[in-house]
Amino acid sequence: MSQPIRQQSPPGIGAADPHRPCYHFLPPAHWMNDPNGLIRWKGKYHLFYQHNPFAATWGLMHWGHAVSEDLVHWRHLPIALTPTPGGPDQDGCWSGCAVNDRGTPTLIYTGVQKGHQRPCLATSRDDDLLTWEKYAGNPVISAPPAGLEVIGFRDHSVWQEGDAWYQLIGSGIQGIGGTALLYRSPDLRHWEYIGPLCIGHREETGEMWECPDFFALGEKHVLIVSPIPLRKAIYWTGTYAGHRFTPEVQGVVDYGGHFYAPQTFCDDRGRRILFGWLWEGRSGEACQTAGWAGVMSLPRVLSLRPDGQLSQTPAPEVERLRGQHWRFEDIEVSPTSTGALSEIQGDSLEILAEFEPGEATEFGIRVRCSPDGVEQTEIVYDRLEKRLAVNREHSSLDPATHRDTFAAPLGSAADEKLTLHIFLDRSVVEVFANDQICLTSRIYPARSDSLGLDLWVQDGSARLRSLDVWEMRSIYG
Ligand code: DQQ
Repeated sequence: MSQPIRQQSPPGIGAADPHRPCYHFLPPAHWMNDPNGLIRWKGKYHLFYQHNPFAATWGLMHWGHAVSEDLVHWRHLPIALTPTPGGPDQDGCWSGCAVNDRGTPTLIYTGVQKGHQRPCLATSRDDDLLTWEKYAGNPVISAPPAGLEVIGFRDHSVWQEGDAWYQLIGSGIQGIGGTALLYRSPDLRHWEYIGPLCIGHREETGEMWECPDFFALGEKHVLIVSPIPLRKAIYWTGTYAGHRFTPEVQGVVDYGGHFYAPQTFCDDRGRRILFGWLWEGRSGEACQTAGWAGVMSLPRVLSLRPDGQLSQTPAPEVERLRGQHWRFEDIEVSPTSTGALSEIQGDSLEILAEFEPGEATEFGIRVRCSPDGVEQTEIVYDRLEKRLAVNREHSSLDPATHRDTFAAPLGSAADEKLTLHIFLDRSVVEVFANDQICLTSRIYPARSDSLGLDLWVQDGSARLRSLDVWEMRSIYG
């Protein structure tokens, strides 16, 4: 296992900050958004990310960099990509991906210059991917396809088929809808335009698709995009043939309202692993005061469900962080059973609960509860509506934090059994339900004693078959 991160945080940032996550990745300080360039290289996992190293706000984008031996403990490395004054990325090194070009690690990212967004390339010659050389011929595509009136031309998904490289670029066709434009190349440097991989309907799936990610999974292909203006990532599973993708099943990657721009990669065990950016739910001023903004989701392993939907489960490596453990079995959840979990206190917990719904109309778990219940966040299943929600109405006494509820439809299988797998990490609540849907939200309790856990039920009772709770160890030193 790798060593815990030696944080190089400026004074003022660190364990004393009650909202700063302990076991979700984030940079030492300042702003982070999209995961970029995910790759397993020479036995290590590399995570690059959109980073403004000057402030806790989006700005002149660089690529931050971290490395891990176990997918869980990360070590911060020097910034990998910095905009070159006067160059095609002078106004920002925006999102992109990493590929292995016959032994040469290669990044394809969006260079921004005076409003132009164009693909650029950089290669590394060191095994630790610390130094990157930008290709002298950047940008490798000089403009969007002639004759197409596009909205945006950025973010890249690159893969190999036989001897050829293929690249998708996120875009939108004016008045029609979001799209991902497909190109082909013999060498990653010379690209020919093939056409749109598929085109969405503006009213339903947005006018522009950011961060396309395209890959084979089982017998199908998956396209994930982050459409403007939906503020969430969506996916399709479907069929890829003749350089066109035919979507068959559509879904939402995460319903929690704070998850965007995910990227996946394939590791040495053939697992398809996804990370997404969790944005803040507090004001810009609060972020500036804290000195940081943006968190990475836990690594999620993807698979295909028999109904064609995407299944996401937390990578098993996360279990290495488990500390003190509590287990409860067979609890009748009724209005009188509240308080059954009063021995557990914590803001960094993994919670695994298996419920049998019974007759209750609503049931679930409350986290980050103050002793008087004034602050609490509810993760609640509505049996009649078949919906799972993260209710933040009372998450914080701080009126400047977001308090809207996000909900996800959950199929009828939840009537038999509902498995809630909740990762609580200070301001992060990451929920996996029945390996079927994910809801990740952000909360900022104002009281230092909002650390309690409780069961919740409405109209009748439900059965809690089992509940496991672990205190989670910090990934920081
Ligand atoms: N973030 C990047 C863009 C991308 C957007 C810029 C998505 O490349 O479209 O920071 O969050």
